[in-house]
Amino acid sequence: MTMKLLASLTSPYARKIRVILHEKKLPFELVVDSPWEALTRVPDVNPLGKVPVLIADDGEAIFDSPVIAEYLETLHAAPNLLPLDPLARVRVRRTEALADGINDAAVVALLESRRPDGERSDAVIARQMEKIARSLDWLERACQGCNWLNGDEMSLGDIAVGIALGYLDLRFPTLEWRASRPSLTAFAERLFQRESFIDTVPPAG
Ligand SMILES: N[C@@H](CCC(=O)N[C@@H](CS)C(=O)NCC(=O)O)C(=O)O
Repeated sequence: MTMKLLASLTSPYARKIRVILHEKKLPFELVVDSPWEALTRVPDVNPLGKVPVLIADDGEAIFDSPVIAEYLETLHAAPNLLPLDPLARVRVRRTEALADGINDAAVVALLESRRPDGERSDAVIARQMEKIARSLDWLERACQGCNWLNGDEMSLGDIAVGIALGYLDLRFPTLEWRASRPSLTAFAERLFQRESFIDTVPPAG
């Protein structure tokens, strides 16, 4: 049985996994399923009702995206995206956590901004946008003079950051995160040119 990936096309966490599968040239079936739709099957395989969920060859359901990324490394398909050295691995994982945290903050801010007038809290949105701005500044410093954020090769952290930046472009097109962040901008443009990123560009909406 081929692996299946349950994903919505706009989920940045699912896109991270789709990019990894593409980079590793691992065959899989994409099952588009949005957990927000009434007929979703996602809660049948992930009690949290969130995508992505990977259904492995033997039918085992694996979630969430950092765990799926770890699982895909066990298939030993090049390129290796997690270093074997424990401390180097922690640093890559920290970069991934920061990128996923940017997505988390962006999702909270987006959902809050879509609440009706009178129920919306500008303070909640502002707090999330501060988290995003601080994280982007952290990444700008980490990016200076480097090809990749952790070490000499592209890693899971780089992919996760590229995805988070793409998600900001999708959801907050007026944010202008590139202004005053030239290193991060150049880093993103390099990633956005990869086939794995081009192939997984989210639809608008
Ligand atoms: N930490 C999870 C986050 C997954 C997540 O929040 N996915 C969103 C889509 S972007 C979702 O399925 N939301 C549905 C819900 O919260 O009910 C991961 O990395 O996989």
